[in-house]
Amino acid sequence: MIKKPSSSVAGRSTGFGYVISVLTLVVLLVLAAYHHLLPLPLGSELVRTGGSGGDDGSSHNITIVDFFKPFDPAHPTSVPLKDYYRRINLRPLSPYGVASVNFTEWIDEQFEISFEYLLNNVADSNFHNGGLLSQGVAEGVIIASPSKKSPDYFYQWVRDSAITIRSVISNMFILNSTQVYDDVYILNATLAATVLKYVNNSYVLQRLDNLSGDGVKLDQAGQLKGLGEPKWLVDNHPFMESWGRPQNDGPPLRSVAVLHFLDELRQQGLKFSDIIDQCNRSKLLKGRLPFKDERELFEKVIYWDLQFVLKNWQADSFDLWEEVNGKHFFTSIVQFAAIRMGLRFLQEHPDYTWDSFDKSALSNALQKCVEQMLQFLTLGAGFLNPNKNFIVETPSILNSRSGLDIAVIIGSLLTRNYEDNMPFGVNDSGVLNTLYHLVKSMGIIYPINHPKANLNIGVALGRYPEDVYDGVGTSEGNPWFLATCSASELLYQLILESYHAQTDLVIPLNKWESEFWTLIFDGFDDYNRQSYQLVIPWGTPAFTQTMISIFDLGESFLDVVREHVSEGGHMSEQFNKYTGYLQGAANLTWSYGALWKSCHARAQAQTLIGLQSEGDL
Ligand SMILES: *[C@@H]1O[C@H](CO)[C@@H](O)[C@H](O)[C@H]1NC(C)=O
Ligand SMILES: *[C@@H]1O[C@H](CO)[C@@H](O)[C@H](O)[C@H]1NC(C)=O
Ligand SMILES: *[C@@H]1O[C@H](CO)[C@@H](O)[C@H](O)[C@H]1NC(C)=O
Ligand SMILES: *[C@@H]1O[C@H](CO)[C@@H](O)[C@H](O)[C@H]1NC(C)=O
Ligand SMILES: *[C@@H]1O[C@H](CO)[C@@H](O)[C@H](O)[C@H]1NC(C)=O
Ligand SMILES: *[C@@H]1O[C@H](CO)[C@@H](O)[C@H](O)[C@H]1NC(C)=O
Ligand SMILES: *[C@@H]1O[C@H](CO)[C@@H](O)[C@H](O)[C@H]1NC(C)=O
Ligand SMILES: *[C@@H]1O[C@H](CO)[C@@H](O)[C@H](O)[C@H]1NC(C)=O
Ligand SMILES: CC(=O)N[C@H]1CO[C@H](CO)[C@@H](O)[C@@H]1O
Repeated sequence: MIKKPSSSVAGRSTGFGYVISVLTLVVLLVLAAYHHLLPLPLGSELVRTGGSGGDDGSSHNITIVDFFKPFDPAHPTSVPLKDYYRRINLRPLSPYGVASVNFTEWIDEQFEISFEYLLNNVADSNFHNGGLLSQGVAEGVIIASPSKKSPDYFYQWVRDSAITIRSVISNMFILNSTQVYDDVYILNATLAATVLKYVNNSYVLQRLDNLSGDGVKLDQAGQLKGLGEPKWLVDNHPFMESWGRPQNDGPPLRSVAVLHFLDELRQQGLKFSDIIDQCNRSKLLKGRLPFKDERELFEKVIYWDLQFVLKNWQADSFDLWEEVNGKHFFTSIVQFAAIRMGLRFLQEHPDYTWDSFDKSALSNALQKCVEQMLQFLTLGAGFLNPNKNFIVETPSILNSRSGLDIAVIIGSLLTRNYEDNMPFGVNDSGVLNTLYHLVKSMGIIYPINHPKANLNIGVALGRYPEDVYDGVGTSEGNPWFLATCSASELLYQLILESYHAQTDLVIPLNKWESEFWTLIFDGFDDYNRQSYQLVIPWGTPAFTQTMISIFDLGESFLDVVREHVSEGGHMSEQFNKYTGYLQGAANLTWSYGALWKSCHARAQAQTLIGLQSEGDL
């Protein structure tokens, strides 16, 4: 464990900052009261339509086209009726967290540094990080952290590695900036080789006997239990001590990563076999690979992970935090994504012939699993609970816990893609309300958040409110870097999703379903009892204004991260809830991947909103 004071640049908890925040609070309270005293709309650009009178039970639209301009009668968006309702406004983000020029500079630097530090934990002879290879780490292995004691994280976890390689895959294509008219991407063959080595290593791990079972050999019950082994020694030997076994999110996360890699290649018009050849020609691969093309990759690696999910999705397993045996939203949603992507792969390659399995039998099994799992996810499992407006991560322990867990958000982020129409996407009300409740709960639980607790602003987030793991043993839980980064990524991805859909933003005006949106908008209270919905038409100024508000909220979470990284931009697993000092496993790979992914989504969101610089905010 290392302890490093928060960067002094932040200066966020100085007396002065505090006075400012209290003043802000007073101003906000006065503004809020002011709104309450004025039942009539402040600006007449709000109009209410009755639809067909509302008697058909359909929702009434509250359409807003511009939050800042007065109503222009020449361009009414809908018919005003005699009823007046309180106006809905964007909630101003507290100035306490307004992103400064310095923040932008920090982001640009940290974006690159995070990736560099991530690669420091990947054993790959092309990076000359001789360190790892000379410490006996096998080529293609991703270590969880270089920390060897208090805590010892010097292992490879199937889950952490699969999540980390996603960032490498997303960074594999860079825009050719000398091409002015088209977006042309250039393959970074070094990073492509890193992915190949990761998959090569996965092939090895899949075939190792271990305490969970015997690799890809079917056991007596035909269950493939061996793939549920959560962690391995860095030299690819099985870990022989007791542990939370099995963890059934590893194989699906791995196949989602590999299938995502193939999707990325296809989008760039590249074949998997071409990538192998290119890497080999560039002398980026030192050894042999067990597959020479996409078909063999599927048959030798992806197939087994899919089989594992098919056979084990109904079984209990330990959660991603390795603590609770049961059914977990995170585990189930990544399993569902793997099955769905696997099925799509088969459908997209009807021409492939398979040596080791019957194509239609596999397709049918995957199809049936998709249907059953969808039922399970939305009905059977209890992830959706009529008494909660957020998603319950582990329903079986709801008697002793709130059910809130950042895992829900991470699961939604990791399974997001535009091809598979996944449920529980980043605009899902249960996913968004999970963020809302985590913010409210952790704003209180972690003392470093107290100066911000009443402000409309991002706070430091941890795994789940009842957490007692302090990074080494159990005492008190702390905020985690990867949790706080995931909150910001969710908000940036929500922006990407909204632009991708190119449809009106439609938000039911009730606090139960749309509680998250009360972080973005003021004035939902007056609509609570009836079926109104806020409509922000695609392409209007209000749409952009809303996106900017979401973006700003995302920034305020990253700003928390900025306050707590070390001077050199290093992160550990946690930061102390009282002092903000780094705590737990140093240089945690997942922390860097989470921050990198968030910055990556941020850059895309920024382009879509058309923000050239912070000055435009
Ligand atoms: C309400 O808005 C939605 C989304 O734009 C639209 O599809 C629907 O037709 C509107 N309903 C009425 C009654 O105007
Ligand atoms: C912010 O950046 C400016 C210009 O780079 C610098 O002069 C200033 O000291 C920075 N402020 C803080 C608080 O770091
Ligand atoms: C980038 O685009 C320019 C202009 O078309 C081209 O000359 C150059 O070869 C491209 N770079 C790479 C690495 O493909
Ligand atoms: C490929 O990525 C590596 C690691 O980030 C980087 O060092 C290298 O410069 C990149 N290569 C190209 C051609 O951009
Ligand atoms: C693939 O893994 C095998 C077994 O560990 C190893 O011998 C080989 O060198 C690896 N291939 C590459 C390209 O790293
Ligand atoms: C790379 O090319 C060499 C020479 O053609 C060949 O022997 C080797 O098998 C290739 N390696 C891979 C991983 O394709
Ligand atoms: C989320 O977005 C998708 C498509 O982008 C859309 O079909 C779906 O209705 C949206 N869900 C919600 C709850 O808004
Ligand atoms: C974290 O990694 C950096 C190199 O990127 C190293 O200088 C530092 O000592 C590491 N921290 C710990 C505690 O291992
Ligand atoms: C290679 C190795 O150590 N295999 C072990 C895997 O776990 C089984 C138990 O299921 C042990 O018997 C093997 O020794």
